[in-house]
Amino acid sequence: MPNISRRTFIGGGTALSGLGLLSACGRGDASPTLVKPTDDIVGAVEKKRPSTGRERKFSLSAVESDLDIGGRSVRTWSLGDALPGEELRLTAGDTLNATLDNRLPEATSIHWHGLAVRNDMDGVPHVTQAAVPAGEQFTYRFTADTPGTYWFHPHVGTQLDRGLYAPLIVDDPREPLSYDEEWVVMLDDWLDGIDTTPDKVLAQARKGMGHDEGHGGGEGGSGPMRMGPMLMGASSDLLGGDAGDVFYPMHLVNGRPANDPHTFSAKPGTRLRIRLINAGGDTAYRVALGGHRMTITHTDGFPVEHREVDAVLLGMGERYDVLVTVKDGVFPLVALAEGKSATALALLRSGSGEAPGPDVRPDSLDGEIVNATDLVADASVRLDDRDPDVRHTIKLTGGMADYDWAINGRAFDRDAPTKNAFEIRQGQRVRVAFTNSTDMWHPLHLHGHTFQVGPDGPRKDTLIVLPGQSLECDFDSANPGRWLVHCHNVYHGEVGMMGLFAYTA
Ligand SMILES: [Cu+2]
Repeated sequence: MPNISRRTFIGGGTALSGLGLLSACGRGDASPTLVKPTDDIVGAVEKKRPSTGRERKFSLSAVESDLDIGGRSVRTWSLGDALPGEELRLTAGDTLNATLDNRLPEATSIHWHGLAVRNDMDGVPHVTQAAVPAGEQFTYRFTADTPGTYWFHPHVGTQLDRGLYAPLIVDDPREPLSYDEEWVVMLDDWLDGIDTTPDKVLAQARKGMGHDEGHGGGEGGSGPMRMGPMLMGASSDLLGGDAGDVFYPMHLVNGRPANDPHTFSAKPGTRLRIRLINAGGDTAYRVALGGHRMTITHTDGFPVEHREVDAVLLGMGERYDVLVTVKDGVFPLVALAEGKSATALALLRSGSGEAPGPDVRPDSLDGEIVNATDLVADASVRLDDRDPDVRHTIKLTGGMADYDWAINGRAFDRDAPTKNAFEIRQGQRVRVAFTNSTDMWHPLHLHGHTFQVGPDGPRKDTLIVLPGQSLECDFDSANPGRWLVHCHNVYHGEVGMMGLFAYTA
């Protein structure tokens, strides 16, 4: 048993009581037993994953830090003293072995966003493991069998809205896409250490925004309005109305604000694969590269039929890979914070010329944009035609007035997570209807699986669901365990817009 994580898992009193609750709260005796993260079947499925036999070791230190962000010193929590944390890169089939050293004042965890990992490595306290206590270590070890653009972040409280995130890239040993260079671009909305913290914002949000306020704003062209850390009237046509709840003083690309932009250099004519990742807490970004159209090749790590666009829209947790052929000059990569009248900026430099200023807004931001629902899965990853064995409806409920975001009217209960469980069995085709009955959009994220949107849409793990919209998605239940399904707006998720897909034994 080389996995020292087991020591932490079994040794922690919280872990044991947590598991006790999981089995005790299985909705009465008539309910079938649910697979636990430590069950043998989880290891058995892991053993069947295609493997290179190579193990890649990494060390991750979660620390309190003082970061320089655009000349401003910010007290925050980060992975080492880098923002984003250092990129992890594997080849599909490699086993990741990453030891997390928790030097934060609070317990934490790591969730490997988008990857179908073994359930006990999914990093969700109260569901798949005990949170790693302050001062302790935990080793995550799993085989990463699917190439693509992923990332990782904690799954404890509002920690996602600090600096504890980094890209995770899984290379394809038989990469079918031809390109010369890669640029990994992480977008983030930043408030931590600037007169507030994510926990303070959450406390404010929980008070609610009062009735009949905070919606449908932006009318009269006045734009969003600040109410302390909260934002009223942030409105976006692309998102069907209310775009976000929280005011962020900075928007970052690869940890840098627009007044001190990250710059990527390449030769003219380079075929450049840009891997876009939205690590934000409450901001959708519309991204365009001045002077260039972009060809979408992947979303959430999975290939799609190529589609040329002017801009792409990323909800929190979503990824898009795009290809561009680099022109000669200096070009702004701009991420418009949807509905928030603010932008993040990076530069692509391939020649001489003056860099555009921090407020540049390329016309292409208002050009052609496709929604994920308009994309088509590449044939290599399309699900085979099959009738669903089981159907579930995940109805998104709640609102700003009482800040009571939930699923099917029930707020997620950490101490009894299976109360919000949707039961499935190994080997099923599962059809989920994500139904948004609220008047705000939500980026829905499923752990441990990648679903297909509609009959031939893209494979995704994070999907924008607009107000009033219902989207049917299919996945095959091939990764036993207990898997969170939740809104990736960190504040919505934290107050209760979370549920579980739970395999029955
Ligand atoms: Cu939400």
